[in-house]
Amino acid sequence: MSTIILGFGKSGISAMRLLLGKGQDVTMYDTRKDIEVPDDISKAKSKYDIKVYAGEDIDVSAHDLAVISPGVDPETEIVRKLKDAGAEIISELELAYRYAKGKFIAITGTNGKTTTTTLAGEIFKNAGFDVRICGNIGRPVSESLENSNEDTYFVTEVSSFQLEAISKFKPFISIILNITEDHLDRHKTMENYIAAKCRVFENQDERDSLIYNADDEGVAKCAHGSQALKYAISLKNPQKNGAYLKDGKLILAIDGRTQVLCDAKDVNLFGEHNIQNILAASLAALLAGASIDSIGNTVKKFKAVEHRLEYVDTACGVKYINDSKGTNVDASTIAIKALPGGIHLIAGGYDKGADFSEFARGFDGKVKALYLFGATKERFEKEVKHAGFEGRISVCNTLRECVEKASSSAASGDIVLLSPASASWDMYKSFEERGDEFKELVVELKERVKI
Ligand code: UMA
Repeated sequence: MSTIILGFGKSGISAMRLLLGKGQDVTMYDTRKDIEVPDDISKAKSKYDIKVYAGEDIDVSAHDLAVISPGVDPETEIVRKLKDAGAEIISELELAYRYAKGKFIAITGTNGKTTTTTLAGEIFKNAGFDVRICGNIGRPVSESLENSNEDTYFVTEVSSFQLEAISKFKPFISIILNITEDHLDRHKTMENYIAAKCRVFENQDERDSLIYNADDEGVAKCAHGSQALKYAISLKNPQKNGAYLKDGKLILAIDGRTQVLCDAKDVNLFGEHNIQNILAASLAALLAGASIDSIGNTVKKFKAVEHRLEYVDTACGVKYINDSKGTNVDASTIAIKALPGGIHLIAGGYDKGADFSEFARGFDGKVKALYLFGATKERFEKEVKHAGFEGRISVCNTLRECVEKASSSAASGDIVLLSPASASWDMYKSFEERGDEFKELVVELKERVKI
């Protein structure tokens, strides 16, 4: 019997390496017939006896375990066939967990995962812990196991796709930041999406901790069902067990014992949502045994994560901000909320079925003009108009055209914000590639105008 790994991307390749290193029999499978087999797989094939298939019909009964990449829907035909033939279906996250020796801090939520994971990783590192920053953030957990031991902390960003196929995954601390509409093309309903996210704590018991956003009704409701020790994050109310904002100070509390982390004015990130992210990451570190001084020092030094409300440059008095990680309506609403106004918003991309009229209603008078591109552009235009948006709308073919039009319309003091409220997969490999192009276009523009 052998393991079949689905997906030739980062997750599939790192799962393959992990299993080959353990002397296991591996079959690699991708549902795309036209896919070019990546070098890493070809090299492994020349060294090990592995089978590689792309889109063919195969004998599913030969496999007792199937490791699926996050992008592979468990409802896909091949996964269903494997399941019917008796194979256990697990995600790459679950596979890595089974081989890992250390402790997991699992961070999920619709938005803010990457910032919170990066910050938590920095805090743990600066507090002297052995840390791996991994998961949905871009480095599969399977790739992070080398040289780890019982004392290693895996600060792991986990997505609903990865959680959908876990069975034993049991983090010692889990964090749920927020849950708003996203990935409905895959999960179909909000209930399914929430249920997938809440699986992060399904195996936790009273020796583990769950940090959750008490200001988010949906999250608070689902956290209620957890067996773990619960710690609430709030920007509104003080907590006995949790972390909160009071009189401009960030405060952490365990069993009623409060400690001031820092002043909100010492934080270098835009927006209230980032205060929630900081509170969650800091509390996780405090629970793991880091000192409040060490946590506070890292928080005060921490700057925005790339592609997440990232300041790029100022040209002719116009600020350019890259929020390519704004891959859904809620993330982009948060970006707009964090900025003062005078926004020229560049948006649009892969269609996940989100409601853009709702998005436009959250503009709060801050968006002056819209520059739309990508697969969602026509629907986006129709829905924002329908919602009563009265600013100028330019429908463009490329990101370059959006940047050119925005830069010629924006006046000194305005902001050009790339926050697409859509995934990048219609025109780019990733949101990083989209954000990098935006930054290159701003560099070009700056060279041209020189001020
Ligand atoms: N594939 C199939 N059949 C399918 C779908 C995909 O065979 O039905 C194949 C593709 O042809 C391709 C491979 O699967 O060869 C791609 O796998 P993948 O999409 O899972 O991509 P990976 O490179 O393994 O990257 C994944 C995450 N991607 C997704 O969740 C879509 C990365 O998150 C993550 O960084 C990486 O694992 C490491 O853990 C990206 C993401 O967009 C950043 N995540 C979503 C988000 O943040 O909103 C969830």
